[in-house]
Amino acid sequence: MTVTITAFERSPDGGQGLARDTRVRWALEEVGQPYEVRLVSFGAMKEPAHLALHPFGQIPTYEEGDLVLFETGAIVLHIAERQPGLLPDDADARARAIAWMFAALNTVEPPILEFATARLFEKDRPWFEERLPLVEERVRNRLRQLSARLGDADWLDCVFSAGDLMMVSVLLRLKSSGMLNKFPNLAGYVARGEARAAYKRAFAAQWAINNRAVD
Ligand SMILES: N[C@@H](CCC(=O)N[C@@H](CS)C(=O)NCC(=O)O)C(=O)O
Repeated sequence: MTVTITAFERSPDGGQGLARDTRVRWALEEVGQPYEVRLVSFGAMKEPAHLALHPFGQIPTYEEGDLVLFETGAIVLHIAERQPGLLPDDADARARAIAWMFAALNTVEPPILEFATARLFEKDRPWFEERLPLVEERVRNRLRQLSARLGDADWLDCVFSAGDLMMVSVLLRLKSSGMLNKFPNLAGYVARGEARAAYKRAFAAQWAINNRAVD
């Protein structure tokens, strides 16, 4: 069955891998599932054809036969449940891996997004200098907690899983801020994720699209 995902025609990050199609590509690469990509412009994302796939007019979406999915958590979980490689066989370990996916998306990603949004879009606001340290502290707090749990382990629950894929994807947004460097075990964790062959293929694919010659 052909799998088709959507991605930005031109990602605002210029191919740094921060657009969320990268985590879906990574999951597909981990399980060895070939896929096609339909590129969409910001305008097209808000048109009825795309809104029929994604009610909030965003990327990525996932199509497989009659199945249409949006939300990277749901997409990566679907991929992980259908094919081996991203979830352990043991039922309890599987449940824990899924819990880490939710933790990445619900507990760790929100303060990181708030921080990234502040740095990108709020610099000229009069309250920026006062607010930034508060937002930063909320991120640092999560990093402290995650760092304490990870300790000197390679992955969050013994073996690499969809939970790690999602957590590393979420943490990658902090790389340019230097915040991860204060937590060497987290910096190492992210580097281990980036060193995976599947991540490298996913990154290269989105980089090539975002750095192609303009027609
Ligand atoms: N919670 C959603 C977030 C999707 C999302 O924010 N996508 C961004 C790209 S990474 C987007 O489409 N932004 C353009 C917009 O919202 O108009 C998910 O994980 O799939």
